[in-house]
Amino acid sequence: MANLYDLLDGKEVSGTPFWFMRQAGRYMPEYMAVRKEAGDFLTMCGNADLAAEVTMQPIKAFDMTAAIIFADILLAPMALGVDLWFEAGEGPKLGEFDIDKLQYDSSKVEPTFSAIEKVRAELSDDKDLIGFAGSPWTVATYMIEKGSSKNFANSKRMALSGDKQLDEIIDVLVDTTTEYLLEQHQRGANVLKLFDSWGGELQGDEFDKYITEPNKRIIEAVRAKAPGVKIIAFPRRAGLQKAQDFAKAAKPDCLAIDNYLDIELAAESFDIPIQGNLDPITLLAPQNVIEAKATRILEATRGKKFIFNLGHGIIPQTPPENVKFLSDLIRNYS
Ligand code: 1CP
Repeated sequence: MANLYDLLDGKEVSGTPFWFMRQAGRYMPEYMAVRKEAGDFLTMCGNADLAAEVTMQPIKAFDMTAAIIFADILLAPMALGVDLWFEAGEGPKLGEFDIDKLQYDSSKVEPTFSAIEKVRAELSDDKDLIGFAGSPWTVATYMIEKGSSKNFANSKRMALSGDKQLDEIIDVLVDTTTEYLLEQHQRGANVLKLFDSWGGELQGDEFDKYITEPNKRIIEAVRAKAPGVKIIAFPRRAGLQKAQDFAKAAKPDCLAIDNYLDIELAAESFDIPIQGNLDPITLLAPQNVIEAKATRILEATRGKKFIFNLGHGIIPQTPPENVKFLSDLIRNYS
């Protein structure tokens, strides 16, 4: 069975490698049991044994090709000194910060690095371990909005008015993210992913400046120090034209696409490997529908360098038996 690394390294592989965004999470009863014992999500991220345990849960249950380390994109601002907490039913909250005082302290994310070592030791050799970080714009929106946002009013106003403060935040995040990803790689992650989940909030020049450029700078800096690593980038909701521009300029090893791009068009539109793009809500539908939608993706990408994934994260209401059904379908497809 193919792994992600070999596929992205240009090797001939058989079968379609696959994993699912948020594959370790609230839809799994095993995850809920650990979370209940730990008390909350950040405690799990801060405990290498628990983070390693939940990272392995979906691999044991569904045998994906790759594990993704259990962590969060908001651990990077936390390591820069920004307070981070989760409020029940409201999601993440971030504290005030002074841009001149932000300083990356890698000891604050040591449990993530240590969890990577533990998972690598437990994972069989043929499986990949994906390390990840948020891209600068997406992380900056959480820092500026002090949490999740509906309309990104403050961060988008700053981008649209060319606010120098935003440039400074982006610069700090480019450097921190590069270091954070490099250490994840050194500790055992053979593939890295950059999540620009809110990339599609910007268009035109702002997309180029705040999405394409920062991702490109990180990809180049990581590659310069770790030439062997493979990098997946996810400029979510960029649209076809911007996704193409992004792929050409930032040059990731793989472009992750959301479920807003049609797979038949996407499969013909990029000259680098792609990953995607089943709508995660499909997993709530009857299995014959899951089969039809997944088969269409596998057919459209036949003969191409392709990693099967969802277009966004699995939602908590997802029946685990449907994740098993989809995993078996992809694994047995020929
Ligand atoms: O148990 C819980 O309630 C915690 C829910 C949860 C989980 C399981 C959060 C809170 N983060 C995570 C883990 C996580 N986050 C992973 C683990 C690996 C995996 O299995 O995929 C990853 C890769 C992320 C990345 C992440 N966090 C992103 C980028 C991907 C995406 O979904 O677009 C973003 C935007 C976040 C922020 C975040 N973390 C958690 C919440 C509730 C949020 C806010 C989301 C929002 O603003 O809508």
